[in-house]
Amino acid sequence: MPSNVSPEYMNAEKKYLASKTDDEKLEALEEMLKTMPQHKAGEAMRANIRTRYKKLREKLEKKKQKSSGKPGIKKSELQACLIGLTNSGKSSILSSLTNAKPEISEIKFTTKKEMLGTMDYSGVKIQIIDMPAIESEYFDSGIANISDILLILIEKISDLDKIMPFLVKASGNKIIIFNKIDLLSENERRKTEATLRSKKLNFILFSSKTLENIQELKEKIFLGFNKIRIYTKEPHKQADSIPVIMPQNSTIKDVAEKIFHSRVKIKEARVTGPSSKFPNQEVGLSHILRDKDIVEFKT
Ligand SMILES: Nc1nc2c(ncn2[C@@H]2O[C@H](COP(=O)(O)OP(=O)(O)OP(=O)(O)O)[C@@H](O)[C@H]2O)c(=O)[nH]1
Ligand SMILES: [Mg+2]
Repeated sequence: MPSNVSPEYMNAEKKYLASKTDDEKLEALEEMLKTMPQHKAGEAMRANIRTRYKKLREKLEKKKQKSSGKPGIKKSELQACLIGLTNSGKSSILSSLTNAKPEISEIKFTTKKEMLGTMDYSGVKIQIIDMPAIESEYFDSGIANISDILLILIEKISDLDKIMPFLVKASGNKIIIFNKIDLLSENERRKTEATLRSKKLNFILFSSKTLENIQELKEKIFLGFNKIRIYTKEPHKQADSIPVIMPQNSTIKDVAEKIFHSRVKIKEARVTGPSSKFPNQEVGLSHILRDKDIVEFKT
């Protein structure tokens, strides 16, 4: 090693030698790169560190791609993805539900890469992913397979037969969105609804053009996660406007663990809402909560 390296560099190198995981190693190498000596004698050493850094980064990136489908999309707690044939209106729906601005066009196979949008449902952030058409070479089943919800877009009932074979490994809840209902006559609409109902599918009729049923669609998506919203509250204050998201049938104890990480002891808990017999009911730790309950803790 060349002489006159800085103490910062020495530290980074120590960290590198002591690191146990590849992630730690990469972080240490990054620090070494930043703090390594810049003089001429250190040139070989710099090249060596750079190569090690690049190789390790590539290795980690490959690993991430395998586990999460695609780089750039990190799965959030609540994720839904848009699945459908080309031109069914996936990108139009992403744009109706979220702040994202995807390219929308009557030209087939416009979307070539996943695009992420965030839907705000009364304070709950839901990740919606617009996908390339299911029959396109760019479709990546990795994301579909791990999504909590599949929003399946169709323009006619027979589209389902073309789509379903791609989804055999997808375990998420399926919501069928029959899109473009602005193009249907009253009669066609009634028939469509009756057929979908007879197939016992979880479905909704929608139009990105008129935004008909948009509130119902948002609610259906939220319900599809099988989660409940719990609004916590401090004594004598208003309830928090951003809910804590919990699995269905969670108890007071579960919520306390999620927000306080069992660091504090709960002296008292009171509930106002669908699970309480009356407002401000004092309840025990095993009390089972329901969607939209307000919970006040005294610690
Ligand atoms: N009338 C009507 N047209 C719609 C509706 N939704 C989408 N469209 C039109 O359908 C065409 C395709 O819409 P996109 O949102 O780009 O469809 P996509 O599924 O993302 O298509 P690709 O990414 O190309 O596979 C566009 O011309 C949209 O304007 C709707 O509800 N009603
Ligand atoms: Mg598209």
